Amino acid sequence: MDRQILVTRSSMPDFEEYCNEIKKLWDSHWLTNMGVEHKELQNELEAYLGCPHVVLYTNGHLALENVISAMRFSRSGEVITTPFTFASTTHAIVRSGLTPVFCDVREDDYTMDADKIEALITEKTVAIVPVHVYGNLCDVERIAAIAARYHLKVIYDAAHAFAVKYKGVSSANFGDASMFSFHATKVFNTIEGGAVCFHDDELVEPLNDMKNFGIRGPERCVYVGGNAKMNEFQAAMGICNLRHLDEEIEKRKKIVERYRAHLENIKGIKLSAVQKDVESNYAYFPVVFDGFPADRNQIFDALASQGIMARKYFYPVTNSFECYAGLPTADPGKTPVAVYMADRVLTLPLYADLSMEDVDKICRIILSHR
Ligand code: T4K
Repeated sequence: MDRQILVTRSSMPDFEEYCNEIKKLWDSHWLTNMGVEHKELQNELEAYLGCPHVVLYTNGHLALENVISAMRFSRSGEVITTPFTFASTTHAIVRSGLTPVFCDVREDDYTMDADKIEALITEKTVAIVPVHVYGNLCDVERIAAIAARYHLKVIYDAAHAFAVKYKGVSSANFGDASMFSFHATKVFNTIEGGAVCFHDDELVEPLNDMKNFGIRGPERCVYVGGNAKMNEFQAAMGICNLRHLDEEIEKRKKIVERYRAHLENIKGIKLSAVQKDVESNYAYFPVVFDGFPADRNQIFDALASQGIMARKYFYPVTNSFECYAGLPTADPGKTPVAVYMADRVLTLPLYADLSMEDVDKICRIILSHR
């Protein structure tokens, strides 16, 4: 087999464009610790996202851990979240000393089911960490209303939702803060990278301090912080990629339309809901196989045998991970919809340069199992 089609492929600028961007680093010898590229990317992202504060991180996971710490919750608190996500979301909560309490997801868009949140709130609940999974937005209005009623913080895991808008407002502007991942596999990448976006001026200093050992000025250390700074090469990649982002999303949109044209209205295949008032970033293309003559695993194997590496994002659900055996709240039986989805979903290859011929081939293989 000579050519593989992987689930995604990093977007990259032209080599010359990136070289041109990093040339100045050879002049300055300033490679990290919030240099000129870092500052420029931060400013550009604040403008692009229409969000007053963007703090850059070396990856999305540490951005999430840091924003949870910055909220200064009591260390015995509970956080309502969902298990239909990447390991990072749950780990960030647990590594912060908090207890994840798992809320089930909705069947049509896989995001937190707002109808089920209130039943999970106890006197220990401190926050809600919903996930805009695959770039589908959570019910931000209902979650905001519930959080206000119970005085809870809302931190969105928006790793998948960069450049998504709801009623014209960027996803960076919901909740108390949103975390984005700029990993190589994301719609917008800085190689590895991430950011926390928020409106509250009070969070600016702690979030900047925490990613740099808690150091505030040469002779002061105010937090027990770690090291989670984005370096200049990452920021330079982000500056270049941001120039082409809208074009990349447009290409992804056409690919998703082609997938939909092949796979919509096929018995036993369920596609993600097209959300009302949402401008998508076309980050992932999940397909749920339920009642199709072949099950998800058979389709996965059939594609793999032809060199097409789809992925089972997100199987297994995080509340069934062996590292959480013994955690009393980690019971997948309490999130049946998430388990049902995880058992049936396959995310098909999707990236800006995926050819229409490849999309047609992938769909042909799937539909040959009818
Ligand atoms: N929250 C959520 C909901 C997330 O999905 C993630 C990350 C996070 C938080 C944490 O954000 P970060 O700390 O990562 O910024 C990948 C990514 O590593 C991970 O960032 C992502 N979610 C997750 C959904 O996918 P793997 O283990 O599937 O990656 P891997 O190495 O198998 O790569 C998948 C495909 O991507 C490859 O088959 C080809 C392509 N690829 C990969 C790399 C590394 C490229 O084209 N270029 C590359 O450099 O986790």
